[in-house]
Amino acid sequence: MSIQRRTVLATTLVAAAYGLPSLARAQKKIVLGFSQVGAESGWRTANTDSIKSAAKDAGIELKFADAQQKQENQIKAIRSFIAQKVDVIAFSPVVETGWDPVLQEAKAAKIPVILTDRSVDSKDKSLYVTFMGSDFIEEGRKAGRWLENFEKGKPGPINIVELQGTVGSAPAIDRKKGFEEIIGSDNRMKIIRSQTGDFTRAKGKEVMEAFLKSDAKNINVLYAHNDDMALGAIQAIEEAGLKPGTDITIISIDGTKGAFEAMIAGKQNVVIECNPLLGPQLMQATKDLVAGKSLPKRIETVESIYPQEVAAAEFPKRKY
Ligand code: GYE
Repeated sequence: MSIQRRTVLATTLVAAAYGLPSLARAQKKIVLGFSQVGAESGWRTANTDSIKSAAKDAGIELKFADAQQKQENQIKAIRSFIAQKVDVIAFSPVVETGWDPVLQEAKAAKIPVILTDRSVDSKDKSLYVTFMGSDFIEEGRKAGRWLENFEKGKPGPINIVELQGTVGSAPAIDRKKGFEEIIGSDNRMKIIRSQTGDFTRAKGKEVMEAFLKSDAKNINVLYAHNDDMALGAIQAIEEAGLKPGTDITIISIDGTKGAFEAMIAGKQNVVIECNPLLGPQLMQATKDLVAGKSLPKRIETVESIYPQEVAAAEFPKRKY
């Protein structure tokens, strides 16, 4: 325990012992336990940086645990936050299912839980206070609508390969769903291959290599559920002697600097923005909860679409 915290605690105890309406208690640092998915992508790194720096700015003590994309590690981290009696628990659930038991434990300990970035599929909505993050179905629809517009008036077939995110994760499930909802009614469009690349650049490259090996001539479009996988795939496409952005249209989601650089180089066609800078919102929500305020069940992030034509002008403004 830091000297500062020990002093605050001692003062709080003294104040409590004397029954003072304690100034010291008001000054006690809020403790937030946060379980992060991992460090799988540029988006994730930006999200982690945002949370760490916003905690510092807000004067909140952050207990941060990286789960390395494993649900069991997240469950362990949440249990340890409960044992440490943190004020608030927040986490970004790697997959949607299997959270009810640990969330019930947090509820029994009267520790409020905030979901950030990804949601859970629990039927009992009282197991968490709020979900703060993007509408992944809408992101998938935006990708589909952009493609519909891009291919307007062109003859088919338009063969699409899809790189899915982590199996069972909310963004992978929903980005697929939203995209299919839009292109499903266009009979020129067909997803000829779809596989997970686990949201990483290395896996994206590996899976794209396999797609190209069996089908190189037939692939017209790559739809990647995040930038990192698209960037890995772009490398695979170039190594196969094809031109990404020209021979194969490239669409991805996130809006990291890497995707903008690829667009400026003409190697990617569009990126759908998914904002990772959730730190300030999370700290505000944490403070509100500790102050006894109630929060809306859903806090949404505002996002855009950036086609290649605007990439150079937008690049200097990108924060991640
Ligand atoms: O798109 C991807 C990351 O959950 C929105 O996770 C997040 C996704 C993001 O690995 O790059």
